[in-house]
Amino acid sequence: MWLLLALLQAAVLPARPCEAPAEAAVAVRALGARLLGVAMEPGQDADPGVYVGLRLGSEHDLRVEQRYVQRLQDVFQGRYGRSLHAASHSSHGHRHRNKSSMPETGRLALYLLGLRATCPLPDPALLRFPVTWLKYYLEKDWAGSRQHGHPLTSFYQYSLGVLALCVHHKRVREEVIQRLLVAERHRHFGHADGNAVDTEAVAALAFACLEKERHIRAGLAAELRAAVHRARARLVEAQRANGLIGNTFSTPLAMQVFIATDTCRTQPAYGRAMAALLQHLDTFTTAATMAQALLALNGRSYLGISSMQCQEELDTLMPVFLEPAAPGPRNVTVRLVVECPVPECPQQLLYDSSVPAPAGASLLDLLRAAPPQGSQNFTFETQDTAYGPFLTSVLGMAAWPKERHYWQLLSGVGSSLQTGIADYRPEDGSTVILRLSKW
Ligand code: B12
Repeated sequence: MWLLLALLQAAVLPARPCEAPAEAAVAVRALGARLLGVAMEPGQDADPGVYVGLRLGSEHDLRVEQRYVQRLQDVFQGRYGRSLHAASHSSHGHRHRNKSSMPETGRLALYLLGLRATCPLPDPALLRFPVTWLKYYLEKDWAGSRQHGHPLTSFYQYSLGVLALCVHHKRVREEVIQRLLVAERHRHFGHADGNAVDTEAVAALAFACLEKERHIRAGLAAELRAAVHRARARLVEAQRANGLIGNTFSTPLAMQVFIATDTCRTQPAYGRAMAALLQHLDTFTTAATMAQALLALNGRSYLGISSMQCQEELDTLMPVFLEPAAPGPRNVTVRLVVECPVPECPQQLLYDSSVPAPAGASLLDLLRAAPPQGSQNFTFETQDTAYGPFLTSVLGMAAWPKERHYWQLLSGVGSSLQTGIADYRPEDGSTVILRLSKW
């Protein structure tokens, strides 16, 4: 049935030049169905990045998408649907974003990108205040970057912010653009894990968008063009022998750069990356990463949103709900180490113990099963995100986002894990380190 639909679709719709080859249509559709299933799970907050992934797919469940965007609007218009001035003077001010709290640059940018992908397009009045708030957050991020050498959020979110404003044809101050160009030139996009590819790619998308804007002066456009060329060359350089660009999860973002700059057919790196991505589709299990993968598989980029036109859409997608993995019959034992090498810590080594768990248990299951050490119970806290649960605090030590602290997950040999606590399944006899790190 699926195959038939996929073939039918291939026959009816003009193929997008950068999308996955026709032989992969069934696998791509299956990933779309899984994303739809995750989006329909009760109790999950709606996420703007997930909405973009759903909207840029080839097939849809239009009713689910409609309900999803309504949920997003309830949240975002509630926070950003009025002027900064009104929000700061409101008697309900505490219910709205505090002007001094961390900017929400990235999520707001993805929300605005999502609205641009909605059919029919939303009333322009709906965009007015969220756009103003995004400009405000970007200015805060920019001022923060002058003070601290990096934006308050991250260069990833900063780039998303610039990109979203550009996609909506809103002017971005030249100094704000220059800050991103300087960071690109000086290669400031990497952080603790050393993987700069994701950020490099989103910044390149922002440059590629700006370069085409009419109001950009010729000199700046030339700088932006050069930056896109450099970034693309670095992405090609970052391609591994197995075809991935950076790692599995950065590959789809890197591919977006070739899609957005119309080089997917001329650049051999693109075809190799697509082949590698198709081999790793099972590793995309969280909503945010699935949405990013689907964009590339469908030959779409965040930049392409600006040229999207409402037309007949296939309302044929059916959700697939993933069963949680059943615990294995055997038990495994994993050594869990908690390190706290920053001055604020009472001691460097906070915990070191063996944890028994059923085979196939995730790191999250392990943290739940970790035994007390001495008189101290093992405690931890997480925050739900579209990438899964984010570990925010261990043994009472909360990572301070403003200080750019986070609880890093490492293997016993010290390499940084490439998945979060709910996805990583440690092997019997292995070691996992939780380390309070700076990025
Ligand atoms: C910036 C970034 C970080 C920063 C976030 C801080 C900040 N203020 O921005 C820091 C350095 C803290 C970070 C940490 C980690 N990250 Co990270 N991160 C990113 C990056 C480049 C952008 C995320 C973002 O801003 N998204 C947009 C905003 C709008 O969405 P958001 O939902 O609000 O994002 C927030 C959270 O989701 C959270 N977050 C960031 N990374 C991760 C990873 C996981 C697993 C979770 C649950 C949450 C989370 O921080 C974001 C900013 O507040 C992505 C790249 C990508 N392709 O998406 C990788 C990415 C999401 N990270 C990844 C990984 C693996 C991690 C770590 C597990 C690394 C490690 N070994 O410790 C840790 C998380 C550990 C933990 N405590 O749970 C992978 C996730 C792969 C997967 N299978 O899901 C990605 C895709 C990178 C990659 N190519 O491998 N990350």
